[in-house]
Amino acid sequence: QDYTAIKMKVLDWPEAAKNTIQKVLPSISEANVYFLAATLRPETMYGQTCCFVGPKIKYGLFKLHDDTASPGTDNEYVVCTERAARNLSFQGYSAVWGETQQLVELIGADMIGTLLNAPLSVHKSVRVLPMETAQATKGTGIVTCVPSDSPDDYATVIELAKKAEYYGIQKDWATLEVLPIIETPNYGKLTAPALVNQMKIVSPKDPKLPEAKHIAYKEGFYYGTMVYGDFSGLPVQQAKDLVKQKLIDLALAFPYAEPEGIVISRSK
Ligand code: ZZB
Repeated sequence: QDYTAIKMKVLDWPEAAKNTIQKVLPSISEANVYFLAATLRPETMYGQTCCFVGPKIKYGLFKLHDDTASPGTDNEYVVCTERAARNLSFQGYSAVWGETQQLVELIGADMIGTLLNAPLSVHKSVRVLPMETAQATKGTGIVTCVPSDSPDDYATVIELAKKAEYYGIQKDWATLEVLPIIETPNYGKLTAPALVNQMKIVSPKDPKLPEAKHIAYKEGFYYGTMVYGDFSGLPVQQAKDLVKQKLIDLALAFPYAEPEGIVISRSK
C-alpha cells in the first residue's frame, strides 16, 4: 500500500501523557512531536475533524531523521506503532537507517484528548479520540478522521458524540462541523453521511461498513469533484496528487509504503 503519512503536530498533551513524555524528552516544549496518520486519501485532509487511536493499542515515541523533519529543525518525533516505526526505518525516516529507537511506550487510552494541528483542515486544531476498530497491524495505527468522506469515521464520531461520557471524552471534541469537501453525483456533498444513512448503518461495528467504504472510495475517486480548498473544481483523480505534493512541500507529510506479506529482515 502506498500511504501518505500526515504529520499532526501536538499542541497540548493531557497531563498523564505529558508526565510520561517529560521523563524521556525533558525539552518537551522545544521538541516537535507529531501523531503520524497514514491515509490513502490526502485530498480529503481539508475535512479532518479529529484523530483516532486504538485505546488498547501500544504506540511509541520515535525520533525522525533530520532530513524528514521540517527545514530548520532537527528535533522532531513521531507517535506511531512499533511496527510502523520499523517500516519507516527501512524507508530512511528514522534517525538511523534500519533501526528503531523507541523513547517511550504510550497506550492509546492515555493519549485521548491530546490537541493536534490538522494540516490543511478547515478545523485547525482537533482532538485525539478513541476508535475501537482501529487496527494495530495497518498503517501507523493512527487514523485521521474525515467524516464527510469516510463512512467508518462518520459512524465512529456519531457513536462518540452519543456516548461521550462512556468513552471518557468531552462531547464537543466529537461534534466538530462536518463540511463538504468532495461532491459525488450519486451521494452529493457529504458522501459518507449519505451512505451511512441510506444503508442504515448504526454503529462503527456494523457489518455493512466495508461495503459502504468500498462505494465511498469508488464514487470519490472516479466521479468526485473537489468543492473546497486549493483545488476546488478539479476532479479528485487530479487533485489527489496535487494535495499530496502540497503537503510534502510544506513538510507536513511524506510518502510511506507498506510491504504486503513481506517479512522485512535485516540480514541478506
Ligand atoms: C483519511 C481518509 C479519508 C481515509 C477518507 C479514508 C477515506 P484501507 O482502505 O483498508 O487500506 N486507516 C488507516 N490506518 C488504519 C488503521 N490502522 N485502522 C483502521 N483504519 C485505518 O484503509 C485505508 C484507510 O483506512 C485510510 O485512509 C485511513 O482512513 C484508514 F475519506 O484516511 B483514510 C472511503 C474511505 N474514505
